[in-house]
Amino acid sequence: MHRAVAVPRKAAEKTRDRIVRARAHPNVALVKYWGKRNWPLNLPSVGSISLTLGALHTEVTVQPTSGSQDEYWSNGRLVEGPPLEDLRRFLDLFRRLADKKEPLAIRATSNFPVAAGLASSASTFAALTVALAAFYDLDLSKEHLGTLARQGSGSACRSLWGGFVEWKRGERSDGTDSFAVPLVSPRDWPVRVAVAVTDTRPKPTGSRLGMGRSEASPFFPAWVSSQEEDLQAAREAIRAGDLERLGTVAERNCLKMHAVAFTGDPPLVYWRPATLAVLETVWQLRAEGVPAYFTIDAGPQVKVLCHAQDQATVQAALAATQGVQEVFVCHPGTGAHLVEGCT
Ligand code: 2P0
Repeated sequence: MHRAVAVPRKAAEKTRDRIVRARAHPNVALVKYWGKRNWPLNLPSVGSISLTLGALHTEVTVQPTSGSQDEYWSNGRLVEGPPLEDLRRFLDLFRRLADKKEPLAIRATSNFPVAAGLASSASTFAALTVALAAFYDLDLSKEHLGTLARQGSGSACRSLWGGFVEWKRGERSDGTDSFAVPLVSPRDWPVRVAVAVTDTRPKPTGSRLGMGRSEASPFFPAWVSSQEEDLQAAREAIRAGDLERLGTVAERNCLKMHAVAFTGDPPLVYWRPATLAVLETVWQLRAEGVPAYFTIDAGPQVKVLCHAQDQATVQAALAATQGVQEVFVCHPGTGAHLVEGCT
């Protein structure tokens, strides 16, 4: 049974036999997070706005391990090296709150390609946040959960919520005011996002490295100083249900983010030839009167925002574009939630 994110407070139990499972969807940024004002706390240089994507999801289970070390399994493979170290630091945040020390086994399974620019880190850390809070019976506010999820992966704090979501940059140096808040629920504006997959291989340069290189761009200060205007325009468009306005802001913001990546040190191009071909398809759709707008995250895939009634037309046009391997269509998704309670 699915349960909302609020975590039940139970009498303290031994965690030895417990298994907790949670599910979260990835999200697509319409106004992007790119750059960090504080690296250790994962605090963003800019606020961002996203849409949680319903068709894709990651399920995470948390349970004690009989071994002496944390274990991390991603789609059935044992993860080692820096990603395991990052995970361990994340688990420590919860172990400190719960005053526990035991090693844990974490299993994450996604129904879409991971590390390919489809925000698997967002869905993984959002699901893990909800699962860990339940595992340890931590009675935390959604804001507090957001500050924890953010430290696993910045965009994960947005996947705690469904629909359109804003992650506040925050001003405080300790990050306690940098978490996500919902803007419009998934039911209230049922747009569609068609995801054109152009390359399923893991991207050679992850987001974190990409952001660091982009911060060296001479355009980075302009990216930061122009973000509030884009956020305001996107908030207004979302509240008004104005796809054309939202899509126009999203395309411009995406091109600005990639402009700082292109001009970083060293320069970074996430696009493949098929990425540009999809942009041309989107412009052609608009020339034919179909309102469709693209955005691209830290990878070669293109996400296309459109009205529900245009989804078949958009999907067919994207699928017919040279180099496109697959097209998924997503409706707005719900926030992260438990799938099974504590056992
Ligand atoms: C976003 N991206 O707003 C932007 C746009 C990619 C492009 O958030 O370093 O995995 O773990 O905080 O959240 C991807 O970066 O990075 C991302 P970390 P994250 O969705």
